[in-house]
Amino acid sequence: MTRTVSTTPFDDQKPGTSGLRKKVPVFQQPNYAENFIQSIFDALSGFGGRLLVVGGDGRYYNREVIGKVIAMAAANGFGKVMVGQGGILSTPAASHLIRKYKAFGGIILSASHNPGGPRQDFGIKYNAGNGGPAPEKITDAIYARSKEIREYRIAEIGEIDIDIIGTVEAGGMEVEIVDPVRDYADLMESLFDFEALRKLFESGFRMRFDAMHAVTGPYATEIFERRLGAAPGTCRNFRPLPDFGGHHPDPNLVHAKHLYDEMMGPDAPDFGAASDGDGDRNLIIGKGIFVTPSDSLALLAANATVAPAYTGGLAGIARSMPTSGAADRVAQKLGVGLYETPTGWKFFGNLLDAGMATICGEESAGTGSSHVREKDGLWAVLLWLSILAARRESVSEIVTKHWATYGRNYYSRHDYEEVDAAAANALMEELREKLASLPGTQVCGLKIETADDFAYHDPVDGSVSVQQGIRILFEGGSRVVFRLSGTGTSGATLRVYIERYEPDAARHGLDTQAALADLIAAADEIAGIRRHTGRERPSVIT
Ligand code: VG1
Ligand code: CO
Repeated sequence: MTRTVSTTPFDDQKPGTSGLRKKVPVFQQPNYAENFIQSIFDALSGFGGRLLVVGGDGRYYNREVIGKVIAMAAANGFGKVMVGQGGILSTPAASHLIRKYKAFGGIILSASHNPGGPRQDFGIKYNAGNGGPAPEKITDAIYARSKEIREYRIAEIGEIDIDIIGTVEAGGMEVEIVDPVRDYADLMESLFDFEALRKLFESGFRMRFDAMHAVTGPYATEIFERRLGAAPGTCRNFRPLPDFGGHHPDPNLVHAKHLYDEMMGPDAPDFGAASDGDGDRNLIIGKGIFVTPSDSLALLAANATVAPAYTGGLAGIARSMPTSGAADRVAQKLGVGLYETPTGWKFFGNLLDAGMATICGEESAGTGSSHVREKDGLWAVLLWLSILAARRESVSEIVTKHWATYGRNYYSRHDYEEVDAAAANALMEELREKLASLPGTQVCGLKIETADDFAYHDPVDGSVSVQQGIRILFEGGSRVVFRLSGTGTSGATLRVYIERYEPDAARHGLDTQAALADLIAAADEIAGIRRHTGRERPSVIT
């Protein structure tokens, strides 16, 4: 039986950088999740009888919302829903299932690297039939609909046991519970030379992978320990927990500090990696060396041909605007296109679909390729392993040789989290107003060459996205970028991205913060960070 339920709109269901993210109690308000799910369906057309893929990162409230999505998909006329067993699907695995089974689309439940639990974060995101996050024209339509919605449709389907693999009927629709790992692990096996990777581990190569109690645990143990023969215990914190063990499942130097410390210690393994809540990010640390995500993107692109999937070379490289220019130099050397997009994976979809880019990446620990339409943490780890297996050099040797060839882009991101939203907006407004007057002026001994607010013109569909981050470019190619986060759930987060290019190999061994000190001072001088936020220093430095 299908019910039509009257509802009233909520005014805060605007999807951010990656779907709608709010605190769990916000999602638990009567009709809140239902309104958003119905708004997604109302913004789409042509899904009658088609397949919808559903899964999440296992965080608190995942199962409840999966139940709602199934019941509402049935009432809205989908033909079938495919759900990861236990409600689990990593973001890249969901993207793969959508593509492999030619689904109409998918709903991914995650707030990614944000903490989980009854008072923490939850999120809902729609991915289209190409497996990628809905483009802005769809997210805009969802938001518009959410402000007008008056009713939603839901079927009475009773209890469905999503822990048992198999197919059941619900509300006149088929529900298939699938192994969340198998198809994804098979995909990885088709992209990489698993035999070569097995030999690497057989040779005594030691790795540590930290799943941070989030979704990659079952994927990583299957791939690294079972299929590739890595030593038992290689994967740590591999059991997904609804509250991620009380931690932030954010693989950065703050929240994965234990991994960093281990990799800097005397008994460090050869290679360390971690992923985030929903499995799309990656942290890469070699023995004694942290690899910045921007450098990792450049390195993966420069060496991708070691893996069978990329032996034919790359069509192009794409990076988000705040990501460092390290990848640009690789693209230049390879003679392929380099595309600069706004922050968020949804902007890579068109380039990948059009075959213009093969590898994409973001400074926020996201790298991926045309194999799916999301960033993919384990994919990045496997490509790194492939490079290590082929070159038989340490991470540190590979990185320093890369810098010697291309130069080094010193890079850091300073986050000011949970800043008063009005103060953060005032800072950005003030910056925008003075942009035109900045070129030619001198700040902290640095001369400003250009200053603008990044607007993206999508080369495939011609769409334009404005106000995607304020860039201040200094003479010599150094730059500072300011933008406000679109994934936070309380207050505002100011992100300041700082970059300096250093061609001289004799100067590649500096401490990053020291190498960027004058730019950091200039950023405060230009934007008045301390004055606006009242903060003396960033909350997170990556
Ligand atoms: C952040 C990152 C961005 C990333 C997004 C989603 O967005 O900066 O690069 O694509 O998170 O990643 P923002 O708007 O907060 O800067 V995930 O792993 O949270 O889905
Ligand atoms: Co994520």
